Amino acid sequence: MNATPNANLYALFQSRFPEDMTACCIETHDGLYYSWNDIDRASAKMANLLAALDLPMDARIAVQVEKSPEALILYLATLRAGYVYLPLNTAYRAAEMAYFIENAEPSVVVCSPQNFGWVSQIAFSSGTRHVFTLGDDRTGTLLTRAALQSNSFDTVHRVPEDLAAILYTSGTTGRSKGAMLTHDNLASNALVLQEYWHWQAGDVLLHALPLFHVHGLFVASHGALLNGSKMIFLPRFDTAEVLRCLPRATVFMGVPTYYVRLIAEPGFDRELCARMRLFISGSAPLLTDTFKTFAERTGHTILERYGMSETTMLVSNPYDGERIGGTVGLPLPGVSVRVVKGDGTPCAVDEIGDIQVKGPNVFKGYWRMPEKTAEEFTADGYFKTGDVGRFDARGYLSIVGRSKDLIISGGYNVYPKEIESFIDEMEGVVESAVIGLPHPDFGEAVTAVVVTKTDTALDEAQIIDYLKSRIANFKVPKRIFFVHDLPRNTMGKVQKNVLRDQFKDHP
Ligand code: MLC
Ligand code: AMP
Repeated sequence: MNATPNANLYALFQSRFPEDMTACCIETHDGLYYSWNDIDRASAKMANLLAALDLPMDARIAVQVEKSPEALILYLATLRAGYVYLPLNTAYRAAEMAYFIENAEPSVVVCSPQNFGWVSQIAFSSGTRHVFTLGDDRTGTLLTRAALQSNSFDTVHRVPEDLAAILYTSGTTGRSKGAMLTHDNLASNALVLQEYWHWQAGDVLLHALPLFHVHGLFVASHGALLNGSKMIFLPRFDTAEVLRCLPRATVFMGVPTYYVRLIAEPGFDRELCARMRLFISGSAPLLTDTFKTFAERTGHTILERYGMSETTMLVSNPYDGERIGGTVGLPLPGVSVRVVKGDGTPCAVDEIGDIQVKGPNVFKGYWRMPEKTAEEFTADGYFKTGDVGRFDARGYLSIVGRSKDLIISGGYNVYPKEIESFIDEMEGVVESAVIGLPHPDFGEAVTAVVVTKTDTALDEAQIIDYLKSRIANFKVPKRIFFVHDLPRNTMGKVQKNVLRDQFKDHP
């Protein structure tokens, strides 16, 4: 018997389940209902299956599956069994998957049935012993095997610092790093947000985000689970489906692209949002135009917040106080956020500098990269976000740029270095620079500027086709421009700002 309380995040959720366990926890877009009992029992079955595999204590369970209630249940089962959840974007192709699997060395890989051939080949050759499949239509070997297990399971005892998840992020120097998040990181953030955003009885979350990133997996799902609130689950963001389901929801979360697409719909108005209590935006900058038009159309003020994989949520506009467009709000309770100059001294009000953060939400470090982890923290324990911003006199933070070379397209991060290295390996390419250009739908559009050898006939379509066969589609440049030379500063560094300026008005 363990004397300390169980810090397992699932134990926290369980302690907040509604009294009526037959109530609906997840309703799918096609009309299926999963009660709280269903979620508890199905996650117990999957947890029993994982436990029976006799895995090491810190086993990683890598998951690349389409969104479904069962995918969320698998996440909960992994927590319950005390293992580490490693979600992967469904857009990743073989080279990307091979990197994650080789780097994380998961004990178990779960993939879509249609990808079993190539994913299992990568997994088995990297030493993974168990590969299961899980479809978005309640099919796959994971469910067949879990069905034979008991539907009760004693949630494994965890201490706050134990790992709950690894999220791969940032690859400024090429390859992605696994951000290690603990049970306490996730639990503390979920508890703060529940209070800060006034989650309340009767709330219904319309869940349209993917389940493999912080936003959809943690911020959205944790909020509803902790509040005992029903989720209406959409397999993906689809404007028509969101319009159909909104009248029955009270809370919606999305990346700015979702809001841009919603306000483009003539039928999106006050009446449709009559039951809505809260619209939350994050993962990328929300344009002030979108913020204003949204308020005019619906009467609702979008609440913008700021987060990242390494820190989950750190700053948010208030629920009760004024929500100011163009800002991401105030540091969350218990989270310390500062803006500093290059020499580490604090910036004055309205002065622009590097954003740093410290608090129970901040991750434990990068998976098997102690030096990289040390580099990203200051001597007094603040994490360097790589974002640049300023605090105003009221304490609201605005993000004005990034010191990291990163493009955010439709809420997905794209690291120019990674795309450049794929382009540079092509026959006929001398060098390339990848930049983000303003895009009305995705916020930023990945764009490549390429220098080719004089004797090559390489064209835009060929480069795009080549990249599409190798990397996730959302990373593939929407446009390729050709130049004779890349502009460089005296240090020899490519001046991406010059390129952004040069191509900003090109169609
Ligand atoms: C899809 N495509 C994209 C894209 N998504 N291109 C650029 N950027 C994107 N984000 C491409 C596809 O590859 C395809 O290309 C074409 O667009 C149509 O694909 P689709 O699948 O039909 O697109 P769609 O369903 O419309 O998807 C767009 C989207 C989606 C905006 C709905 O990208 C999305 O849900 N994004 C949310 C990402 C997210 O959850 N971010 C949170 C990160 S957490 P082709 O060439 O085949 O036509 C985080 C921390 C925090 O950042 O603070 O929250
Ligand atoms: P990720 O690594 O996918 O977790 O992405 C985190 C990054 O998304 C942050 O470092 C920011 O650059 C960006 N981000 C998240 N929320 C916002 C926001 N509200 N406004 C501007 N940028 C944001």
